[in-house]
Parts: sequence; structure tokens; C-alpha cells
Amino acid sequence: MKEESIPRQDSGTTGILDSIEAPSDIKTLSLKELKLLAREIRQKIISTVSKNGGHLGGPLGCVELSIALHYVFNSPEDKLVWDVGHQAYAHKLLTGRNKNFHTLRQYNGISGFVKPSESEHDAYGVGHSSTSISAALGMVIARDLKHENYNVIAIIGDGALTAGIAYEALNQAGLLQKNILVILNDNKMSINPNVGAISRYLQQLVVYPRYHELRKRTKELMLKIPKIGEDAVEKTYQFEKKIKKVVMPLTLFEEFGFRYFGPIDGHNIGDLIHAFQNMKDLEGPLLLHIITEKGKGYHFAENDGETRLHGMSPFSIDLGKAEKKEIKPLTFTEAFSQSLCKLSELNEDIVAITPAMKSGSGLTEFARRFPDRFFDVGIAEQHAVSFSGGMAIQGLKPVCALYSTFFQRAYDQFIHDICLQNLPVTFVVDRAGLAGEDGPTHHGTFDIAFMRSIPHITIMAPKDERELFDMLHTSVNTNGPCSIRFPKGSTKSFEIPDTPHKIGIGKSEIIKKGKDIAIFSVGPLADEAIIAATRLEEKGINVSVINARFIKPLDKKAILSFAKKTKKIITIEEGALHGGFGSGVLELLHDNGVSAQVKRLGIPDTFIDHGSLSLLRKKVGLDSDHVEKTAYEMMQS
Ligand SMILES: Cc1ncc(C[n+]2csc(CCOP(=O)(O)OP(=O)(O)O)c2C)c(N)n1
Repeated sequence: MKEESIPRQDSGTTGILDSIEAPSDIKTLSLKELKLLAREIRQKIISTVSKNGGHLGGPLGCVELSIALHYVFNSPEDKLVWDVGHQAYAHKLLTGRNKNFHTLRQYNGISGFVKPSESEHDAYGVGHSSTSISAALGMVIARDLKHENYNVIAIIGDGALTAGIAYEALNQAGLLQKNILVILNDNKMSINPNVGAISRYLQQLVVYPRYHELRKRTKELMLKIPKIGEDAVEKTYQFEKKIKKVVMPLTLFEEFGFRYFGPIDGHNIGDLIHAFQNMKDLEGPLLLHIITEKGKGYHFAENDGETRLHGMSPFSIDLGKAEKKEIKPLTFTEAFSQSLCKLSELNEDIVAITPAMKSGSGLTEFARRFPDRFFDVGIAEQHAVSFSGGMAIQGLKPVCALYSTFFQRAYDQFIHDICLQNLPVTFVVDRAGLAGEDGPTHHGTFDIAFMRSIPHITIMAPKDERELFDMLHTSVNTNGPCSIRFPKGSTKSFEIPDTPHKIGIGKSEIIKKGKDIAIFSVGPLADEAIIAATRLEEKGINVSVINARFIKPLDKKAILSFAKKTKKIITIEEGALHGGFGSGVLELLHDNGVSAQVKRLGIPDTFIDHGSLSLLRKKVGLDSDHVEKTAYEMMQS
């Protein structure tokens, strides 16, 4: 290691962050200045997220890591491949996005995830978890085949390391023995406390002391440093001794063919820099295990046992939560939570499954009340679905709650393990539609299209909390797979009814009858259709509004009869137009030789950027204004 590459210990200044325009600007800072920079970055993250909402715990835990990475490596030549990408705010602040950081998650503003179109420093696009090692390994192969020379570093959390794809990548990396560095950012948390044997194993790596092995490895590593070798060895040894963090003789990662280093303190910039500088020139697949604290530096986050304030809506910095808790109507997620608990009191066969989204999917209360019937399987959507299938075939009634976007991971399991065998699994598909500020990686726009072509599945969409309750009740009493999709957002009620009612499969609900035009709506978009219909009435246009309820099977009778009567049909759905509900209506009309003018409103064939939900819905035309305009124009044609 060159002398000048060790951070200087001279006095610090303030306003350092504002002077950083590119990562190269931090390479001349002293250790003290780097620590001040870490403080400024934390303040900036907290103040921005308090205004805009966003991820908090993860980014706060990665501040020193980001600084050390950019201090040692040369992005964009060296590739930093972040996993999930929600934790990369400090990376963004260090790579030219400080000035615009106040636009975080706003329309046309800085994305909340890692996005190559936003910056050359964002080496690989991400939002879903556990892809980093695979992508990094692909880059490594490209580098070597093209005879190029740069470092590739994957940064993966312990939560993300619960997914199978991470092991598929480790498996291949171990075989290929190419130069790749994996940094395991271990904070014992997924969104909720991490679960499973891997998580337990990582904790054992941290706890069990194997000093001799550690010393040997540390020496091996540090002696590669010219000039200060012996000194550094001793320093590192003392440090390790002090914090009692050690290496197992043969770790799981070594079995995979990696050289394993650590665990080290992921908040000690100096140690991180030393480790990176020393590992930079080592050959083969390397894994550095660092220990961080999710929410580091913000006591409300550090002390929040449930999520460490993983994701936040705008909040008061002094309170660590929203200023005053408004009493709001139930969200669809809350309505599901209450419905499930009510049904589960009566039906002991109901079990609930989540792939690491206990709180997000509204299962916290179920887990508290029915702990033996609740399964958080880690970030493992594929397993969640097949696991549900196993329970279903043996007579249980699994309710597998997934966000629409993460369900994409489990498509084959959905087809092969559930639908093909016609198993009675209920999929509760939350965030089905636009996800707002989380953007394109999180919009749940494809579930209708990817499910609709699969035999046996029943797909429902409730317009409100009452219908959600009824649909869940119907589903757990149906002998086949069902999907119940609902969007992010609120219902209009504060509670669900006492008793649910069964809904006839494939039966729509006529909300309003009119002779000129028929609007078939999916889910809560019924409200927009009703508003539009009321306004159209004032213009003398007589509108029918039908709540489709079922995307599959379609209410053939109702659709064909309204098409024959009105000859004008509008469909509206918060999902991709290609292959969506509206496409199903068109196919039905075509197959039955019924001709009618059909306009489909939904999400066009493009990835929708991030922004507020209301703005995005307006932009894609999922609002009453657009329905009204469409109907009006159809009547003029
Ligand atoms: C495939 C997939 N499933 C679920 C999620 C939701 N999710 C976002 S972050 C996260 C936890 C990640 O934990 P970890 O990797 O340890 O990172 P940390 O937040 O603790 O820094 C989860 C489950 C996701 N992004 N992708």
C-alpha cells in the first residue's frame, strides 16, 4: 500500500459533502475528514427522507462502507454492484447526485434505487433483491474475455443472501475462480429481523472465537502490504482481539470456493479502507464479511426492533415518526390483514406465508395471533409458492401474500407447482398496479398478464375492503388456486364488516345501468368510473358501470350482453394493457363474433418511472378525467 493511500489524520472541515462532485474528490481527504463526511451524509439522508419518504435504516447502515469503497476503488471503471439498491443513498451522494438529492423519489428526480440511466456510477440496475453476485459475475466474465482490467464488487445484505439466486451465483463463482469481491453487509436484518438457518449461521461466524485461524489469515492478508506490513498485522490483530470477531476455519463461503475474510466492523472507515486496499490485489473469489447496524446514527432507527425504520413515509426527525397520526381509512393491506385474522379464527387450516414481507404484506398481526401458522420464508418467493403448494396438497389452506412485482420471481412455481396441480392456494397480490415513488422495479403491472393465460387460476380484484373480505372468504373455500390483487392505497372505510359473503365465481357486479356505453372496471378503479359516469350523465350520456370483480374467469354473459346492447365498451385496469383484462374482453368478443367499439385504459407498453401515485395514475390515464374524455370521444365518433 502506498503511503499516500492511507487517510491522513489532519484536522477536518465542515461542508465536505458539498465539495464532493465526484468520487475522486474524497480520495484526498484525511480519515478525520472522511468521518465528518460520514456525519454529513447521515444528516443529509435523514433530512431528505424525512421530507420525501424513502428507505432509511439500510442507507444509514452503509455510509462508511460507501465512503471506503469510493476511497479505494475507482468508480465507474471499477464496478460497484449493489444488491436491492435501496441502501445506496450514500453512494449516490458521493457520485455527483448531492445537489439533486432533494428530488429523491420525486417525478423526474433521483431514483430511490440504483439506476444506470441516472449515473455511470450505477453499474447495474436493481430494485429486487439477491441479483448482485450473478450480475457481478457476468461482468467479471465480460471483463476477462475482453482482456480488460477493473475490479468488480458485489455488495449484498444478509437478507438478500437468503434467496436461492445468490447461492446459484456463489456456486458458479466458486467454480470459475475469477477475480471478484463480494461484500456481505450483515446487519441481521432483512426488512424485519432476518430469519432462517443462514442468518443463524452468520451470527455464529460473528460470535465463535477462533483466534489462531484469524491471526494466521490476517497476517497472510496484511503482510502483502509493503512498508507497513508488520505494524498493520499487529494493529489488525489488536483490533480483532478487542471486538472478538473472528473467522471459522472453513466457512460456508470457503466451501463454495471463496476466500473468506472478516467479520470486520463496517462502521470503521479506516479498517474498511485497509481491508479493501489489501484485498484489491488478491486473486480469485473473495468474500469480506462486514458487520453493520441498520439505522446507524439515528437513534429512532437503531432502537426500532421491528424494521430499524427500513422504509419511511415523510416523518418528523425529532419524533422518528409522522408528526401526528391521522386517523385514516384502512389501506387495502390493512383490510387484508383484518380479513385474514377474522377468517383464521374460524378456519384452523388457514396458514399464511410471506417471503420476507411480514409487515409490508399486513401479516404482523396474524403472526402475533397465530404464530404456529405463520411462515416468513426469507426472500424466497419461489420457495414460498412451492412451499404453499406442499401445504395445500396435504389439506391446509395456504394464503401466500406477495407483492405483485416480487411474484414475478415465482412464475414457474406458480404454473408448475400450483396451477398445473390445481392446488387451493390463495395468492394475495399486494401493490398490484403502480407503486408510486419506488418506481419501475416495484410497479406491479404484470400480474394480470402473466397469470391470465394459465389454466385453473381464478383472478379476482376487489373494489373495496368489503369485497376483499368476501373474496378472501370465497378463495379459501374454493378448491383451486386463486389470486386476489389489490393496489397500494386506501379503501374508504375504517373497518371491515363482521361477516363475509361468498361471491359467485366469474360474477361481475352491475353498479349502474345505462344504455349508451358500458365501463368495465377492475378493482377500486370502479370509483373513477362512477365519477366519470356521473359527469357524463350531465352531458346527456347514459353510462353503465360494471365492477368486473373477476379477471378470470370473465363474466362472459355480462360482457357479451352489454357489448351487444351498447356497442361501446371501455375497460379500465391498473395493469399492463398487453395481455390484460381489456385484452381478455377483446378476445371474448372476437371469439363470440360480437363487434363493439372497445377502448382499453391501463398501463401502456413501457416501464413507468417513479413519482407520486396520483401523478403517475393521471399520467397513464387511470383517472375519472380520462375515462370521461374517452367515453365522450367514443360517443362523438
Ligand atoms: C425479490 C425481492 N423480494 C423482496 C424485496 C423487498 N425487500 C427490499 S429490501 C429487503 C430486505 C433486504 O435485506 P438486506 O439484504 O439484509 O438489506 P438491508 O435492508 O438489511 O440493508 C426486502 C425483503 C425485494 N426488494 N426483492
